[in-house]
Amino acid sequence: MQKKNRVILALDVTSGADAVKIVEAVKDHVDAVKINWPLILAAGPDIIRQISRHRDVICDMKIADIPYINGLIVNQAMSRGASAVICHGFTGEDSVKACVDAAKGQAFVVTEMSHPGGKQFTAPVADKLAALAKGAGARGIVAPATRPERIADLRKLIGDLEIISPGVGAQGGKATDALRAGADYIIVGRAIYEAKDPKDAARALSEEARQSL
Ligand code: 3DU
Repeated sequence: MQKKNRVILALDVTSGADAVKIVEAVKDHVDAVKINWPLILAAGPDIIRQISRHRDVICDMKIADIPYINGLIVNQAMSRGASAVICHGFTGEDSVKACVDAAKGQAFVVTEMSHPGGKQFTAPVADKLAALAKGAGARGIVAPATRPERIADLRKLIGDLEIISPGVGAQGGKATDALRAGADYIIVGRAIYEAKDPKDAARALSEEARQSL
């Protein structure tokens, strides 16, 4: 995944045709496209390959099962052209390791979630989840742009692992705050794909991101 714009598009639209149109419009201003269940269920899993022709695809299925099933899920995503996957860490080290192995290291582990409910169960164990990600050989973690101070805390625990950070825009987080706190990339969905001109919105965010470093 290139590291030029510092923006990952969260493409949570529910039409394959719209998804491809948006990717074609914004691809020069985003480094990767993250897709989640809404698009995969609406358009079918082949959408992974279609989007991967334009940009690296991160499959955010927040995988959270026993190791054997995690491995099967990741194999399905990677064989369709995904460059990386996102899994939960609360399932334990063996389950995370199964994702990391199947993704050949290209797995990100969710730590503290960005929404208000993320404080309830994920925040109290986020440090442990970050340590687990590091121990399991993950590529990085997912940490909240809505709480940049937590990005800074988690950065100290994981060293040079990558941090990808959702919560910018619709959830109230700011690109500059997240990146200055230690995120490598911001993840942005609605603020791009719901904008009047998604290309302009993506360009503005990538400019803000690059200026903040
Ligand atoms: O709020 P947005 O529309 O920018 O979308 C955020 C994306 O990031 C969305 O795909 C969601 O599944 C993902 N995400 C979070 O919002 C919060 C997390 O803690 C982890 C992932």
